[in-house]
Amino acid sequence: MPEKSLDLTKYKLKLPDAEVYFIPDFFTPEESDLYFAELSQSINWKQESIKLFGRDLPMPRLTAWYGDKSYTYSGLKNEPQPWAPVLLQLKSKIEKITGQHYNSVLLNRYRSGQDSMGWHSDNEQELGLQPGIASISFGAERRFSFRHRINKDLKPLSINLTNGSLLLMQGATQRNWLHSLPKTTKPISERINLTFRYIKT
Ligand SMILES: O=C(O)CCC(=O)C(=O)O
Ligand SMILES: [Mn+2]
Repeated sequence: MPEKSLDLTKYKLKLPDAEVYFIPDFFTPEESDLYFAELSQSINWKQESIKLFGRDLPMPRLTAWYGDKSYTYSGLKNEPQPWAPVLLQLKSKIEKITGQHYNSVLLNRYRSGQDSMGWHSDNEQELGLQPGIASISFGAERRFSFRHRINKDLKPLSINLTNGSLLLMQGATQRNWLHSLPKTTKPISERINLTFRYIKT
């Protein structure tokens, strides 16, 4: 994959009221395996809990938050850990392609098909009105779904987030669409996802 002048238009998904690009093979399988191994070991993975109806429930995945800014997510205030070298390397690759800057990254580790992420959009105030989010996937392939917030005539859309893929969500995407990573009963191995973000405040 060339590092510069990648024409994103051919990767644009047909999703109205949104701007989403999906590059299935952004990293080679060899690079992806190396990144997966490195991230498995060098990231300080945590099992966090979320408060739901007054009860503390373990999140159905492991998480980690790195970068320059703190961030409140699912009611949790995340204090960042300082950038790890592997994260800076990935960040600079993605910045070259998107022409955007990122100052933080949320990492999610799905240990099996029973780990998941529910419907949400990344529309926290500190991300601004048109958040640009760059999402990288390593490891097991998982289904990722979009559902329009209001217009029921627009069908939901699902794509498979492949090993080494890059998904860019920008423009009005977070305002108009929700996304999720559903559970699967298929016996699958682990997956690591990184979402690079720009926190404004
Ligand atoms: O694991 C994924 O692909 C989804 C991650 C996501 O939506 C998020 O971190 O906000
Ligand atoms: Mn999200």
